[in-house]
Amino acid sequence: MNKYIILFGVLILVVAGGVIYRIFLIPESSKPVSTGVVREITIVAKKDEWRFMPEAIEVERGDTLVVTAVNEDSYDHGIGIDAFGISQKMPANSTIRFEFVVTQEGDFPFYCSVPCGEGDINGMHRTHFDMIGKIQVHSAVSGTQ
Ligand SMILES: [Cu+2]
Repeated sequence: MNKYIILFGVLILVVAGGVIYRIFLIPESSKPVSTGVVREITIVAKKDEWRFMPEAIEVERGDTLVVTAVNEDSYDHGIGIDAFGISQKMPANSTIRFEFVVTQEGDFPFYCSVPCGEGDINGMHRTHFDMIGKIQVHSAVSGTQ
């Protein structure tokens, strides 16, 4: 019987520690935020260019991004944004939509997550590995909520 009381006490300590951390100790840059701003963003995999357009996206931390990802190619691509747990297939000649909240400040890459070949465009050789871009997340002007 006594060991259950000890277990319970440990459990309470762990939970209380977590609550205290979340409220008082968590670094400002890691606090969950929501600006309430919803940004519609379109990312296009340009036909036979092995390029995402745009290659740079600027947002504020706490924004909700509603992404429309268009694949103009007759072969599959994908889009991965590791920092925000995004990995989506972009099937040939299709449009997908997904959304997420940018919870962290900084520069985060997005990239093609499906091997998609290579080719020459305007005298430039481009490949699957050139399909990268970045999301620049600034601190929200309005601060945390
Ligand atoms: Cu690719």
